[in-house]
Amino acid sequence: EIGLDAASSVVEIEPPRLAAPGVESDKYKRGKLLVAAGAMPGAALLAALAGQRAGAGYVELLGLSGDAPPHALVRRAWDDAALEDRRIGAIVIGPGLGTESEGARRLARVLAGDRPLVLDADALTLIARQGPATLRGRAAPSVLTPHMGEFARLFPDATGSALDKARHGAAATGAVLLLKGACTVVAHPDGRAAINPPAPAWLASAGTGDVLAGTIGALLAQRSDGFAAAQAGAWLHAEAARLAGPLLIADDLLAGLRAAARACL
Ligand code: NPW
Ligand code: AMP
Ligand code: MG
Repeated sequence: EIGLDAASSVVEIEPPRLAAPGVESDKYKRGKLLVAAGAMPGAALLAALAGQRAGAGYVELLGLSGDAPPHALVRRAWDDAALEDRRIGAIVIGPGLGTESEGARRLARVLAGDRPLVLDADALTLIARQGPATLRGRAAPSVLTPHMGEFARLFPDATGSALDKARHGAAATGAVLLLKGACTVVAHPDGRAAINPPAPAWLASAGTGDVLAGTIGALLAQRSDGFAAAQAGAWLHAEAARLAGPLLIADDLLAGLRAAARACL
């Protein structure tokens, strides 16, 4: 059950309006996105590629060096100092991070900084161990993107519909909470919420969540509004899946994202 009813003041997520870059723009003004990599490089790579397709002007994959294509993606071995770059508009951490000590150390460094964050996958698993209230002190916007399994680890006491759960998670952390499912729900800590129309179930495939995290990261790097970025990302991701069609895999969403975004310009 999603939990949509007349009294709950929830909107349906609509196609976002995206702005084309103006003449004064440059790659950093279009948003620098940093994706923090770790134990499973494929997931972080998917997030970074999605960040590029969702319009970030500069995407850096930190923790994964090498020069294999695509060449526009900046790759660096892990270096804590790289997190201090003031041009970073948002950081995605969690996809493929790993839940062992090095992943936990990288997450702690990112959480100690002041950049807007998208926290997904292994970052959520690690935060669940410490208790989600650890996010409460962060001044910069954070977006949490759990699937129902990750949500249950974070908030074992939450009950009710998906909408109730998303609102519970947002209120408990002070972060925007996007609860993934066929109808993804986005909740703001102030009680506002939005529900995405049903997405194709072909999305139930490894790596699609990593693409969503990168998509939201790019939008957050550009606008620094977690609630808007999460909604726009959810809509573009579902539309990319509609365009990719049956038997899609996560990689197919990258081309789909571009086509989906083109329709929003
Ligand atoms: P079960 O099976 O129901 O008992 P994990 P992950 C549950 C990376 N990836 N609704 C399930 O419980 C990710 O980024 C790498 C409800 C199980 O306990 C992470 O870094 C890829 N429950 C890492 O792998 C592509 C659900 O949660 C647990 C649920 C682990 O991420 C794939 C599984 O969740 C992947 O993204 C749902 N929708 N989904 C790569 N190319 O390298 C799962 N559960 O342990 O967080 O596993 O999502 O695979
Ligand atoms: P993850 O579990 O992190 O890989 O994320 C999976 C992605 O696929 C999320 O965006 C979900 O909303 C989406 N998804 C998973 N299962 C379904 C489904 N049955 N119908 C529609 N979308 C789904
Ligand atoms: Mg995932």
